[in-house]
Amino acid sequence: MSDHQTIPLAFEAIAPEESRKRLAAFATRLRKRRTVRDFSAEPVPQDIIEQAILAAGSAPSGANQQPWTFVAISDASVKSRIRAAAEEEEKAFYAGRAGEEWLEALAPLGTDWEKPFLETAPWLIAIFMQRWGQGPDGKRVKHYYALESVGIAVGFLIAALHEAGLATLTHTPSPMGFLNEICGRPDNEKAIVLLVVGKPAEGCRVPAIAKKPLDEIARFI
Ligand code: IYR
Repeated sequence: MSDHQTIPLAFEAIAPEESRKRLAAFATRLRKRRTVRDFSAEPVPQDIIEQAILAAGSAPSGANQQPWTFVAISDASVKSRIRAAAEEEEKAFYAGRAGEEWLEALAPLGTDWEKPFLETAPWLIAIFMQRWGQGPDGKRVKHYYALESVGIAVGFLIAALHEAGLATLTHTPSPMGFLNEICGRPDNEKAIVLLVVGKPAEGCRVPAIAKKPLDEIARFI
């Protein structure tokens, strides 16, 4: 039998009526979130980013290995380097690497190779997946479900930032190898997403696209 140690669960019992009330507030706010590509340069204090990363770091992960590193960047010269490297990849992507079908799928979003928001927005958060860890003896430690775990943590991060009144863009220039070099991350880490964070620009507009209704995304058995 397992001889693992335990602590009492900190659990708050909630009656259905209260659950509905809380969900009405939370789900309604979350459904108002939109991906933003037009950012204000207004600064966001670092402690807000720190709290959001702590929320993300509370996500469940395979074997609780927490296989993630969040690199938060506000330095203007580093943001410029990231923009230059990302736009180089995006130019190749939009000039043909993507292929016709992918570009057609992206058409409703109105995106192109230019990424000024990488310099305008006050924060970029590069999220790295640790493909393997390092034991105390320097030996490789296998990580389980690392990509799924990072995906869940990024979801927590986006929700936390939205709750804090900040807009986000999940940006994925491909490939993102340049982020290891710019952020000084080791070879066992792979950039999964570059999150752009800040306030939306005044008069910001977003694509007229909608989320699917419940009966298209859920089945109850
Ligand atoms: N990385 C490119 C293309 C892009 C791809 C997908 I899938 C999107 O949902 C949005 C954009 C870009 O950022 O423009």
